[in-house]
Amino acid sequence: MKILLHLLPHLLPKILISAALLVCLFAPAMAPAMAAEMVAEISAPSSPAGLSVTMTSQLSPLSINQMHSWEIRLQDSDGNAVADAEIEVRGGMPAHNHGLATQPQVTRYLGDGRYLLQGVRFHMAGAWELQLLINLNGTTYRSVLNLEL
Ligand SMILES: [Cu+2]
Repeated sequence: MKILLHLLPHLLPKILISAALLVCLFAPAMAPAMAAEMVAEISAPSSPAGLSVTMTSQLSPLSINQMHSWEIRLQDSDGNAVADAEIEVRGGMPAHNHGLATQPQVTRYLGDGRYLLQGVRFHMAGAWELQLLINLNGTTYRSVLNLEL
């Protein structure tokens, strides 16, 4: 105990620096999750690279067991709107090994790189994943978007 007390003044700055580092490491990771929860907007790049996908829920706040639509926005790497894509959407909860209870469909092109996705219903709380297969000019791009309900 005596030794610890003696060491404490030396250790304290290190402990404080560690705590500050932890805050710095975790704060950026938490910020996007909180923002996504408020506006129900999620985004991800594509594989192969070239597209960026942004999805905005038309149900706000996002909740379980409610059929709702999303707007999918596609942009190329220069930020230009991407039209004429064919989009297939699948979803599920990877941790539970099950898919969506519905089969969402892109039903309409809304202009300006935006597509209407209808028929989404999340039937339980937890971590969900939406997988988009985007066919554009003979290439299939894949994009995975995550959300927490
Ligand atoms: Cu589940």
